[in-house]
Amino acid sequence: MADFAPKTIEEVKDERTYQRYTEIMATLPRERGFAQDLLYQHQGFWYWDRYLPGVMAVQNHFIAQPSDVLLVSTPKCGTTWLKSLISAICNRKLHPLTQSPLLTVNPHQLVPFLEADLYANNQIPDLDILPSPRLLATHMPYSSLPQSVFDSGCPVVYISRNPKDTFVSMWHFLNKISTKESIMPSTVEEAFEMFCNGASLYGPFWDHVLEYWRASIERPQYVMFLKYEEMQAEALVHVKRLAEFIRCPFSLEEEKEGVVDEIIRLCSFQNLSRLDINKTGQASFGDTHIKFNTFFRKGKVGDWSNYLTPEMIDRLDQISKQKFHGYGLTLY
Ligand code: PAP
Repeated sequence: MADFAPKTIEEVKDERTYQRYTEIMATLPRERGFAQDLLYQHQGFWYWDRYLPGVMAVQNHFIAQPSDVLLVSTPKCGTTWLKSLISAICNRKLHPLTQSPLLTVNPHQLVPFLEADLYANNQIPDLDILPSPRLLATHMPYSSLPQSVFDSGCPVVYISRNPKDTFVSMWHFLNKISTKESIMPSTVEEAFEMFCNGASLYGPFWDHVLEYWRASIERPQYVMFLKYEEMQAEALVHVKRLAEFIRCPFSLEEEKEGVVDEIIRLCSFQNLSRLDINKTGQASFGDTHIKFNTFFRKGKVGDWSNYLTPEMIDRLDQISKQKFHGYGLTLY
């Protein structure tokens, strides 16, 4: 029924806005991505065709609030994990952890992506109706975030991961979601070449990471930089730091009662990946349907050693060395 309902003036206006973004996209440089999909270059970064209009809409229409929490990553660096942690930390007073929404809802539904969920399907949403604090996510580079993020001073939490595991994870992910004609698997060698040249989702990977690293040094009170590997090695330390940064610190009493450990266990790969919702559920990100189990593969540090040749390892290490030289950043 709803399909035949006449469009409201607002809906027509939003459609025209998106139509304009599609016209702008047609003028941008484009490349084939890992999965034979189309990538467009916008402000120095490569975007998936299906999410770039949403990125433009976010840039022009999203108004950040000081109370927001903005979670950022380049794909496959631990987004799902960080979403679950932030959701559990911020909502622990609303729901006892034994009844956490994470037990029945996928983290991506609790912390939606701006450009792939909220500003998708030709919509300019009214986000003022969301309860505060609004927990929001994006893969957008720092230099492309809307000005309101900086003006609002909302906390921005970035998670990074070593490029070798990120690449391997991304290659598997795109192969798994290759169900449409426009998304076809490529060989690991082809994908590797694209990744090194920067033409990967939200790439160049190194530029993305470096922008947030530099921001975390220049504006440490607003931008927190996390590393997937350090989170795995010392979850307790980093989860406590994270809670403080997003202004939901743990009390001494909570620490004594083991609340931090409970949150770490709840959000662990082992726990989340065995839940029914994450084994069998799926959702649409814009017009792309993704099964939740594709977000849970191995959750390990160092799986790259099973996929990359010594030449590939050396090439990625060299690029990291060259790109990060002089910035004091190492990614395991
Ligand atoms: P996204 O950026 O597309 O949302 P993201 O969640 O960053 O994806 O990437 C998934 C990776 O995080 C997978 O890594 P792998 O391919 O090397 O295994 C996935 O297994 C891992 N992952 C998902 N949930 C967790 C978790 N709770 N703890 C640790 N790693 C996790």
